[in-house]
Amino acid sequence: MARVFSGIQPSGTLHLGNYLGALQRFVQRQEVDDAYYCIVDLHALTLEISPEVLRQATIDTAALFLAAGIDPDRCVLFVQGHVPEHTQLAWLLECTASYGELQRMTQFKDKAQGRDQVRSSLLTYPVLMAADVLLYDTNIVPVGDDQRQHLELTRNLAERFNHRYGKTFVVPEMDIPEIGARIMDLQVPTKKMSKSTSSPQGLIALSDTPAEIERKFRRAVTDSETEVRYDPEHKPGVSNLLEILAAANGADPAGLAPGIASYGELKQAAADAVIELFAPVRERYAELAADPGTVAAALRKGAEKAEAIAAPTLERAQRAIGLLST
Ligand code: AQP
Repeated sequence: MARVFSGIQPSGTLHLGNYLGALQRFVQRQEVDDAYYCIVDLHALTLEISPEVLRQATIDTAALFLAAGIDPDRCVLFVQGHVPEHTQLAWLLECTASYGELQRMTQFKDKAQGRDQVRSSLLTYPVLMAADVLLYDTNIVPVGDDQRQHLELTRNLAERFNHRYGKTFVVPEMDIPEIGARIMDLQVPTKKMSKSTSSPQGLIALSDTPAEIERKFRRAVTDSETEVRYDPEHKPGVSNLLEILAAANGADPAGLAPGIASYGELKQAAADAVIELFAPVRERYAELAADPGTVAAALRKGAEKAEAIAAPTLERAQRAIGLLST
């Protein structure tokens, strides 16, 4: 059984990209793997976020995980901030990473761009992410395409630490889906759909109503041609809609194109597919939102199980690097 770990930040409303690139596959993997899923609340502090918004988004994200089919009896679901080993290991790994390699992270450059104040944690959080993954002796990390560079860093840090201090960490592999790995913003299809940077019109939230989903797809930016063709470089808007339709139906985006006569038909088909995909999630989410005790209890149980794995890994790393035991 492979050990699987992945996380999502409670930095806003979960969206279609998070669902297709990550959450949907988390649900599939819990059936066959030893899966650990984390709501990475500490990562959400890398950008300005009010305490009330963070608290609510953490609970909402947990409820959406459960609503999407994450089952705490089949996997371990927990909040990063409940397991202190994450920040403790992050420090040891920061002493393994270099300033130069962190500065090269494209997510850092993108998110720092145009801001007067950049939190130093925005530079260092990929190291915290490496700690998240390495604490659980993870074999596989299911993520979307935007996390490729961070996962490479995780692998490099693990290999460097092992080389310098002796075999301590499992070096994980990443699992990026062929279809749905980078869902684009519906209004700016050259940019990825993102919690923190997409406008409400560019993003399909997991909690959107069917009417909202339909309206957003109807207004999605395409191009001035009329041919439905899968060509991400020259037709990013149309290709994104084909990719969404394909990912929702388990099909191939290029193969779908010839069967669709117009942009209007494509938008309607994509909207229908997403409405159907999200309907059970919305229904279950409404039940869980009215029952925060169930969500909190699941997270408490998850943190205990997570810590039982994380603590010995941290201890191993502390000894390897030369820290005295108490
Ligand atoms: N547009 C996307 N298409 C496919 N997968 C995506 N993911 C994110 N956006 C897309 C995947 O979702 C998981 C959780 O991501 P995250 O919350 O840790 O942060 P992120 O990757 O930076 O996602 P966002 O939505 O853009 O959040 P913010 O705005 O807070 O940075 C990851 O597996 C990610 O690849």
